[in-house]
Amino acid sequence: MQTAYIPVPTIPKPMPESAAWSAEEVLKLYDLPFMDLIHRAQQTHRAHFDPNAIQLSSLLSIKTGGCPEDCAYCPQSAHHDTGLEADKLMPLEDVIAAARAAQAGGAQRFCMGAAWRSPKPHHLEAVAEMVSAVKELGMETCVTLGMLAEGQAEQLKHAGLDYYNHNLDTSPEFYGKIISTRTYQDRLDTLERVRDAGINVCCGGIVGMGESRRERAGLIAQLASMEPYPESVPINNLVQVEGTPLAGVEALDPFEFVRTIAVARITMPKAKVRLSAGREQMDDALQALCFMAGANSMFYGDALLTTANPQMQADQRLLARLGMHIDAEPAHEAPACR
Ligand code: SAM
Ligand code: DTB
Ligand code: SF4
Repeated sequence: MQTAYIPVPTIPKPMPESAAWSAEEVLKLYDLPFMDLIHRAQQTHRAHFDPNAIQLSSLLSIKTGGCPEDCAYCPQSAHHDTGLEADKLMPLEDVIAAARAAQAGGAQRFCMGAAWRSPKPHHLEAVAEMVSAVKELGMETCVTLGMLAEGQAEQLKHAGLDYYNHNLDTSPEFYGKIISTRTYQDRLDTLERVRDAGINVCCGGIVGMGESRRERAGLIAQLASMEPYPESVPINNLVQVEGTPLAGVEALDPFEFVRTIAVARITMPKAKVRLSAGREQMDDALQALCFMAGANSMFYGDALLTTANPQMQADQRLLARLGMHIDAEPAHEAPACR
């Protein structure tokens, strides 16, 4: 006789738009049997999105290396000897050429990153020009420039910026082991400035830095409890770079990475959850599992900022094999200024 299937009870959690999630509640999701967790994430995903659609963002490092911050994961920090040469801000024409190439390859959003603690006024003017030029091509725009001072977010909004990326990176408890030159509160302050200026928030973190599952849950709880939670949530798997303090740390169990995607999907049901850094180190099957767990965005293009990403053609082949298509949704409208 066949044994009857007994469904595993799901965790009761009311799901209003921006529910506050405690680390304990998120940890309970992490602790679910893998199949139950993925099933629940798929249900959430299908309630809000076309499960076969994916959003593609391309990255460009417009100012590389020599950063005064001491982020232990980052090859661009001047505190670590990674052999990376510090560069000046890239000329506008080069940025436009890279954006055109990304657009021709199918990218919808162009994200420009600078290795700054915070941008100086003359930097911001130059970046505002880049944003306007990329916007004119018909792409969504995103920048990540470090901490913003009063008025800077408004300046970027005025230039046509759609998204600002600024990550919480990890849980408040683990944060001190990773960065000492800026506080968690500094990050929250910048995120508030971005939100108040009416720019969409792109905010996520990194896993695989030696944190515990509880600390991963702490990161997701922080993100999910933001009011409102971020429109884009990049989940990065640490790319270990020789010369950084985190080179050699024990790699994360791949299933734990998939669980992190699933938990982000469940707790932030309407966000674009981005499978971010670390894809070059993943095989196709693992990436497919991430999509099944609710990832509906990825960094697309042959490079991230300073490290490699899968080749565009390889990604096109992967998406075709999975019957996935590029998200046809119109560009995300930023909320109005508060
Ligand atoms: N300097 C700005 C800042 O930190 O806000 C913007 C650029 S910074 C490189 C953007 C994000 O990239 C970081 O917050 C971190 O989450 C991610 N990142 C940097 N190095 C990484 C690595 N080696 N592996 C995975 N993610 C990384
Ligand atoms: C994000 O969360 N990940 C991207 C983007 N935002 C700027 C950066 C990943 C960087 C990986 C290491 C590198 O290439 O330097
Ligand atoms: Fe600088 Fe950003 Fe790298 Fe930190 S993550 S060292 S702030 S470039």
